[in-house]
Amino acid sequence: MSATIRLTTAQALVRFLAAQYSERDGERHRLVPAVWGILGHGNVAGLGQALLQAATTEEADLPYYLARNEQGMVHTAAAYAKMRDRLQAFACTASTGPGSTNMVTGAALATTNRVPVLLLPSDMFATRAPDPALQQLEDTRGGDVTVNDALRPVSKYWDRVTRPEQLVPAALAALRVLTDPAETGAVTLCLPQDVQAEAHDWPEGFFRERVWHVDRPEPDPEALARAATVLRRARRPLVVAGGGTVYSRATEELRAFAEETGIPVADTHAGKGAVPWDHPCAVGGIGATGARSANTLAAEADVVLGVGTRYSDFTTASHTAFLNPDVEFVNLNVARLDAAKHAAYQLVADARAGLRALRRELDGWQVEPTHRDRARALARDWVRNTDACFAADHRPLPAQTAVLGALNDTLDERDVVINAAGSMPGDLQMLWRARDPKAYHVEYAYSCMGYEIASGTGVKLADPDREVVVLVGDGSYLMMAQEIVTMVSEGVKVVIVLVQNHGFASIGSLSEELGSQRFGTSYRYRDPDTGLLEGDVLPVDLAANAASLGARVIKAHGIADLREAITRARAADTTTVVHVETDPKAPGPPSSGWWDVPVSEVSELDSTNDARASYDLHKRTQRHYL
Ligand SMILES: Cc1ncc(C[n+]2csc(CCOP(=O)(O)OP(=O)(O)O)c2C)c(N)n1
Ligand SMILES: [Mg+2]
Repeated sequence: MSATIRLTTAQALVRFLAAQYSERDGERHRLVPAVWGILGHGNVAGLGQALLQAATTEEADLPYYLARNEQGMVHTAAAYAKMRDRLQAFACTASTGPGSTNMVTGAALATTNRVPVLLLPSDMFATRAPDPALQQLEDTRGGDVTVNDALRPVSKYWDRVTRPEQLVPAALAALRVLTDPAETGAVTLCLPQDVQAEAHDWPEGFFRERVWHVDRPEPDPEALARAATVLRRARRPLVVAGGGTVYSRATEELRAFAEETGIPVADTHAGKGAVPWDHPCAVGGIGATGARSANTLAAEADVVLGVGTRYSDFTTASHTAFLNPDVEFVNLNVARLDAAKHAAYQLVADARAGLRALRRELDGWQVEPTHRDRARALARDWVRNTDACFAADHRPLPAQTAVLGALNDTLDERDVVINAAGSMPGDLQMLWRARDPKAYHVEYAYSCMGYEIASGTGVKLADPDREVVVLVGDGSYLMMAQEIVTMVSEGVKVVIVLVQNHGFASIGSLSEELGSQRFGTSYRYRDPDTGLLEGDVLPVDLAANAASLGARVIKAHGIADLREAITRARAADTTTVVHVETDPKAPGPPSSGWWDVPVSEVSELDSTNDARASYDLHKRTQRHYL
């Protein structure tokens, strides 16, 4: 008989996780280097005990971090995985009930962004002995339904370990999905609280060191030949570089491909920095919040080569970015889901392997010089436009574009700037000048308010040698400021630039554009006359709030002050919040893309009727690419 080891399910899981590695290009990492958590009755004596044993004995090496909110810890984990090119992922343990459901938003963010996080929500008793336990749902339709079922649609793999021995196949299946670049996202193993503490005789082999090799699938030769034929006949081609380019570490290959072929390169949020902003082939961000340069080329393109992009509605400007009636797509993607979009010629492969193969196949072929020159002229024009936005001298409060200009000037090119929701992602996509593929960390698949601060911890832990600058609006700050406390307790140093504009600049201007008059988008007192939230600003002091959470705080007044504050915050060795007030109504960068946000078809308001007329006009250019 083969040897067995007697451990609880939780102890077995900890020992198993500590022995898992990932490997790509000969580089080996701990796959799950730590566990984040918040302990409650669901996990304190099960997984909590196992983690204590790991921390205090030689049993397993699996450090534990304590977060302040379960959603926050999943954001931290997602940011870490994104920064580590999906080769490493944190695990997150939550107590049963609210602790577990607090992870749902984080799980959806990880899944939509295609980054791995391993979620370990505790679950109701498998024995159901104390039915109904504290925080148990009691679904009348079925005894096996628990709140953890809410994690099913947002997880790429979901399992419930109702008997100890189920852990073996469940854990292996979970890690297979976690390490597969085409499949990855949130992976959930629900752990009933009694099963966590139950002992079992585990086969020794379960705990052996295991390496998950992340391979680089090569394109099918015939698919490659088809893709090359389409590209060779292109007269106005455009590359759309997405996040897959960065995760695959294909950025050098992309640069070489662009230089050899002369095809201009536009980027998405996740792909920004794949080619440096001042590279001769770079034409800026594409789509709803894209640069005029990239969007002009997208509108004219006859062939679009998508590399590692999921073509979100922001990238395609809700299917209005590509106006050439004959436009064709070639999509290089490790996931067939994305490769197949827009009826493309599919090149299902790793981005680096695929680009290398395309370079070989296109050997010597170049775009027509007129196309290359036109792309360069458009890019130069956009550089001048960006300079003007950065130099905006708006008074009395500065414009956000000037804040971004000051940051772009003051930060080192390896510093990571983080953002996720509000008006800043759009401004950043249009204006930010990234040179390093890891320096632009904008989560824009889920655009989740609350991601920013929590993700700062994940990015810093993933790459402690870089300065990390979290850009956060007041709305986002108010949703999830508490992870500052986690930074302080873990000694994680991040710079947080808190942009106070008393509400939602983004949704406010969107509302105005769509004829809804900024309704309900300001943080203001209710006006007694109109009954609307249009009164005075509130006596809220977010700088004092940040200080109360343990951060150093610098209040910057105006742009010159801001530059100095950022320099001081960068030099500090503890988490520092730079608080700056901006004018939410100051002009933003000039938009050249559209976003489909439906306007009421019938209305008693002139503003809405006007907006609907403009909406109908844009709808006419929207189409499926077939
Ligand atoms: C969790 C969540 N709720 C709601 C939204 C919709 N939303 C997008 S931006 C925004 C306002 C953001 O406000 P703030 O952080 O102050 O940024 P600003 O728009 O002022 O730049 C809202 C409510 C969202 N993206 N995420
Ligand atoms: Mg705001």
